[in-house]
This record gives sequence, C-alpha cells and structure tokens, in this order.
Amino acid sequence: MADCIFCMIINGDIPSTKVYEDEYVYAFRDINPQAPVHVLVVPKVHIACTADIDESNSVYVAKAYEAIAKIAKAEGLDAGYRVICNCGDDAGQTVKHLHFHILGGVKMTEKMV
Ligand code: DGP
Repeated sequence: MADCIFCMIINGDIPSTKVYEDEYVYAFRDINPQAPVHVLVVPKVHIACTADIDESNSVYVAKAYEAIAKIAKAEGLDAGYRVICNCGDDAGQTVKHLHFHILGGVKMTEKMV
C-alpha cells in the first residue's frame, strides 16, 4: 500500500533495524521502545488490523507467531515476554498495518488482563 509506513519499511524505502525476515513476515526494532526488547512483527501483505483477518490471509498470522517464538528465543527472552496487537482507534493503533509488538527484557508490573 503506497502510503503505509510499514509497507515502505518492508520494501526498504524507509530504513529499519531488522531482526528477522522470512517469506511471510518482517520484524524490526520499534522506533520508540517501551521495554529493553521491543520488536515489531509485520506481515508482508497489507492487512490493516485484526478486523481484516480471514481465511485468505490468516496464514500470515500463524507465521507471525512462529516468528515471534524464534525472535524471543534469539533475543534471550527466556523469562517471558508480552505480545500486544492493537486494533483500531480505541486500542490506540497508530499504524494501520497489522503488527505484533514483542516486549521483554524487564519484569512487567502493569497488566490490563
Ligand atoms: P501501534 O500503536 O500499535 O500502532 O504501534 C505502532 C508502533 O510503530 C509504535 O510503537 C511506533 C512504531 N513506529 C512507527 N513508525 C515507525 C518507524 O518508522 N520505524 C519504526 N522502527 N517503528 C515505527
């Protein structure tokens, strides 16, 4: 999608610090980290948010979670980590390209759920 920041990052038009890539997903460090490890995992197709996941594209979600497990191991998050996916304005989603935040490297105290 032409005006999507994450599509531009995937295409290499905007620089990013890559931590993982495969046929389905691209993962890079968040520009505004909220934890010692803060990685974004994004599908290589433009899906706006979880509301747009269906049987035609859900393989990208499964592959994203496979990537999350690999990245967490590679980043040494053996003590645990949090995966967050914001969908829509009420959740505070600022970039309208589906993405999973991996947060770790610190004991997290605040929980909503
Ligand atoms: P969300 O609020 O869930 O939509 O999170 C979007 C995240 O994307 C936010 O934590 C900051 C990050 N972000 C936005 N623009 C860029 C960018 O150009 N590069 C990188 N590395 N991260 C970005």
